[in-house]
Amino acid sequence: MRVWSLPALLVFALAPGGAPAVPRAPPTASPTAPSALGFADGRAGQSLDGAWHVIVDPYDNGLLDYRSQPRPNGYFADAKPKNKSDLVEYDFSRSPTLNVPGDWNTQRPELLYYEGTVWYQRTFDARADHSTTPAPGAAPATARQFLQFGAAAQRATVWLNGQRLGAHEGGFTPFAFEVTGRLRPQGNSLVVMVNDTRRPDAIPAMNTDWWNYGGLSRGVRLVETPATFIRAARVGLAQGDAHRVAGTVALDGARGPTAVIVEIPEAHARVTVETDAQGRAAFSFPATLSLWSPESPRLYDVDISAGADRVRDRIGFRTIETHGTELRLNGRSIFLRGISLHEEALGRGGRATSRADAEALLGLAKELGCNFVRLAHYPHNEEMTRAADRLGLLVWSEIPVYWTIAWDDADTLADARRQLGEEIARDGNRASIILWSVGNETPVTEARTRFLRTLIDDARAADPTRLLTAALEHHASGPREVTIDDPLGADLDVIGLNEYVGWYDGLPAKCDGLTWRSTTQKPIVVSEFGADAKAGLHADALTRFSEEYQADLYRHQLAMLRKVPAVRGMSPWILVDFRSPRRPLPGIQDGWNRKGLVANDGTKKQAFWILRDAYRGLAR
Ligand code: GCB
Repeated sequence: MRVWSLPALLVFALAPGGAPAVPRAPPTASPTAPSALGFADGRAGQSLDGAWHVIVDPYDNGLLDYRSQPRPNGYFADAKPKNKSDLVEYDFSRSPTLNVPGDWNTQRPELLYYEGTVWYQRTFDARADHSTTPAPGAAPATARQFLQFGAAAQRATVWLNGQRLGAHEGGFTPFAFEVTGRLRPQGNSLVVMVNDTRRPDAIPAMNTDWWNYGGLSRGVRLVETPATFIRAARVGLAQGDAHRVAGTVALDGARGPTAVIVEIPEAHARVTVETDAQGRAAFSFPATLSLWSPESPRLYDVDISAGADRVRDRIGFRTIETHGTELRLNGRSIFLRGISLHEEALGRGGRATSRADAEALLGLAKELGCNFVRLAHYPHNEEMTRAADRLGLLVWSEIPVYWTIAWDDADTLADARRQLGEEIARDGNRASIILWSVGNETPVTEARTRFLRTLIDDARAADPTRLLTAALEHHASGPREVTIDDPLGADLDVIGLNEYVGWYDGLPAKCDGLTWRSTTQKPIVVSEFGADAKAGLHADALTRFSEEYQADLYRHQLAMLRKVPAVRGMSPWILVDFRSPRRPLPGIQDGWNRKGLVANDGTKKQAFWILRDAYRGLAR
């Protein structure tokens, strides 16, 4: 039995050019947390970021009494003593604060490895004159209000003025609650119980090689919309036609057919369509566009309006497909010069949250000569995917279906499906994203394969324009031969492969003369290889954890992979060192995975230059 109720999320299959598909709901969803609003950042409203009061509550005392029964008057009530005799044993207004967005672990030393519940509270006014000015072109009408959360790691329950709004599971994707008619002009109390206790049935589950930071890790916003508004829109090239734009739009609150205008002013292209009775429409129109690519990351303003509502997105247009073992971007064969990265802030550690954080990380990837990044092991924040759009970096985006998951648990599958649906709904318009990945290093069992096939089917239905992958493992099929034969390969478009020849598997020289065999005729992206090195630790190339060992491993790996024709890209592990409680070695790791090409303070290790030179050669 789950303690946490699951939010309802309708995953709309928005097939460009096709008819809007039937909304699909994960089997165990409960009607508490509706899906996030598209275009929320550009809408009128107010940011609720900043200092929130917090109570650290390892015993869930704010929710349960001493018999572990629900307390009718828990912390969510944000109560104050009514008189001097009244007993209230908490007070948000006198409790310390944490910054939102941000993880709790790196804001206070005593919370570094804290896992459990933290209660967040803040007060806000909702008078119209407290709203920020609508974005240029946005309609001023503010008939409805929503509270939108960028992400709460790992799960959240939300109360407004003592009333429960709902709950959300999954630490990396947005969710929203409608609060129309529930706001006071002044002094609204918003309370969020955030919990990140690891559970065997959660996604991710008990064991990850990264520290899974807790908290309100992304921004919170009060969003205002007209009565009928554009909830979601997917815009891209029509399949098989680089001279047509196609997509779908879904209105919320429409009472009957409504006209929707989609316009790309710089391309002088525009179409008007009418929605069906449910407020949904598919559209398609001719347009002459410069295609988006890493060399030329051209983005266009796309304006969508319906009645009093108007939204704008910056969208690039490109195609991606496979042809045998080739990957083709805009019809041309491409090699993915990539690097993996965690969403961990350069310089300070902790969750990366801002545009500056995203640009610092992706700027390093550009310096390395990359045209591709693997955003491991969960959906990164939207600043990251938007920065990738602007900088011209192709993206592998994944959900945290990692290592050991409760493959037979229907609720766990529903959770994974929802996280995937929320990721695709949020980022469906990002040209940079070419690959959705459904899992990392999962065991080859029937239950696992069934589970991942459901996710693959979901992703194909929700987004037929992108390629599907997963980071698979290999096995030795002879003394000098390695085989990639995971049966899931048959369901994927691109085979992701994590291999650690030279680190967990022998010494770097083992790469020489090793042959690779794949049971599929599909492109392979080596999604991980690498070695730990402590920046500044110098020794000979056979000394573990030295920069020289790591650099030597990169030389041997690059020489080996060059000889495998089906390898059409790579994203070695990893751009920057990252925090992991699985890495205790004193004086070397000290709680950090040191496989970064760059230390967290920005120091580049020798292997950085080896890979940069190899990528320069490949770019010619
Ligand atoms: C892997 C995992 C990654 C780890 C890495 C390592 O295969 O996918 O999450 O951090 O190996 O360093 O061992």
